[in-house]
Amino acid sequence: MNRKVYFAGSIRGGRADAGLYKQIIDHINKTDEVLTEHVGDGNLSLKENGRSRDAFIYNRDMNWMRQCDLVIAECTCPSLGVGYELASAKQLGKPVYIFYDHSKTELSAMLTGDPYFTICSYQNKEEIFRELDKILKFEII
Ligand code: 6IA
Repeated sequence: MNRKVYFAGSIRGGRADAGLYKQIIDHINKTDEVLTEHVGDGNLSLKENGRSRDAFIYNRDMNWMRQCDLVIAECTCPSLGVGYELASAKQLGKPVYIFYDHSKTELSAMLTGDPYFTICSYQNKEEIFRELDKILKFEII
């Protein structure tokens, strides 16, 4: 209850799953706190903003990463930024749960091959929510 969750999902990598991200964020927010709610925003601008604006985004996100209790990522749509976040989370010792739809994508061996990550393959949305409930109930901080 009331844990700080860093949710990661593709932005410039592609927004095909933005609606799903929003549903996951809303589900987590029922019991805990998502620090990165903007990932589910359907109106995000995908344009590069120049190095200094992007530096602001990077610094803010990395601060949230340091503050969070755990990381939940939806990785069906591949994203360089999410890959970076996952490696950063591991470096900081944050628990990391990676969701992906196995019927739509093959996850990178850099994730499935690293036992640090908890990999949650799903076939339908209900499985995601069930798994999230287990993670949020049992995750010990
Ligand atoms: O490489 P990607 O853009 O797909 O990386 C996505 C991941 O990086 C997400 O999990 C976010 O946490 C982070 N990220 C990437 N871009 C942004 C961003 N841009 N805002 C916040 N986090 C981001 C928004 C543009 C803004 C001007 C509305």
